[in-house]
Amino acid sequence: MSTERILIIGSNGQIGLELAENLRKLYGSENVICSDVRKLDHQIEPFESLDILDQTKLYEIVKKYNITQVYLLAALLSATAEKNPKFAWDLNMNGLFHVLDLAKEGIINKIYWPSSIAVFGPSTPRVNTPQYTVMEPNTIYGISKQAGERYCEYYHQKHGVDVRSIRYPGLIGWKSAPGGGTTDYAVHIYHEALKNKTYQCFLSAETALPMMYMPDAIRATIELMEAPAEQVKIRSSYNLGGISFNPEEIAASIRKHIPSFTISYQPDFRQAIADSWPQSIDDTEARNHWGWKPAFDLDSMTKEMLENIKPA
Ligand code: NAD
Ligand code: AKB
Repeated sequence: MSTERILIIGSNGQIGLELAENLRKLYGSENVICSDVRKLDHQIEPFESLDILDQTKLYEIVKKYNITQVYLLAALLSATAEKNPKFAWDLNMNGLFHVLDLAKEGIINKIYWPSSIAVFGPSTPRVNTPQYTVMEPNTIYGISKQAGERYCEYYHQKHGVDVRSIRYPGLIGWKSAPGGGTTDYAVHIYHEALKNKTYQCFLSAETALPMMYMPDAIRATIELMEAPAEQVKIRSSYNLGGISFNPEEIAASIRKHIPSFTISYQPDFRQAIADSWPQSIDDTEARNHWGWKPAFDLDSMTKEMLENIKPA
């Protein structure tokens, strides 16, 4: 296993910080190179400053460390992308092309690139959304993820690129902050519950969305990357189910620990984004192809979140 040399691009974000920790345990700290446009005060090393849009620097880093696998996490998420659509398209697409081309040229062996439930749109069946269904995303983020999925499958079919992907639901963890998505409320709510015992939600009470506790998402990612290539039959991106809940239900779960917790609702522009997404996901293919099974439900996640967040 330690012959792999891994580059994480966007390592200082919500997923990257937790993924790096887990990959370092598995492959050895010296074999996991972190990179990001932002350097942290307490930066994990080895680290390289990298803007993924700088293809020359990317190539230099890959050569310098003899990188075999890339996890590409740098992107603008749904809410931030709506505020800067041109840049979101540039970053989300060209970042992916730069990494896919390294694999096409045989310079790296394997790529992980996350997609999202945002690939689905208002015309998609919203309950137990299947792997294969109508996909007409109406956010710039969702459009970039859907185009990215098509490119991943194309590079696999035409150039034999070993690229693997998951359509993550909204991810919830206590070790890192979310980076500008529509599902971010489900992280903020725990922090506010501990700090102020109240939370004003930017989605309405009944807005159910697919979500997942971060340890499940990291385990799924590593299990998919470790699966034998012949088991990875979908090279666009896998549906992945975890938990499905609305703001009222997560508030009720928090009240089991903090009975005085209150929630109010002031939906903003993110409501329309959430309304275009599925409420729950059918992940039969991930279960059948590479053995995916989630471990956490809403209450077990709530317990861990409230136990581990240190109030600011
Ligand atoms: P994030 O915003 O928390 O982190 C992204 C990181 O990329 C940040 O540290 C940022 O500094 C870095 N970055 C931004 N521009 C860069 C550039 N030009 N070059 C290099 N680094 C750059 O995002 P995240 O939540 O960790 O998401 C990572 C990936 O997972 C994204 O592709 C996102 O679409 C996908 N995803 C996330 C979720 C979720 O709930 N977190 C759900 C579905 C899909
Ligand atoms: C977002 O809300 O943008 C992300 C996602 C589901 O892709 N968390």
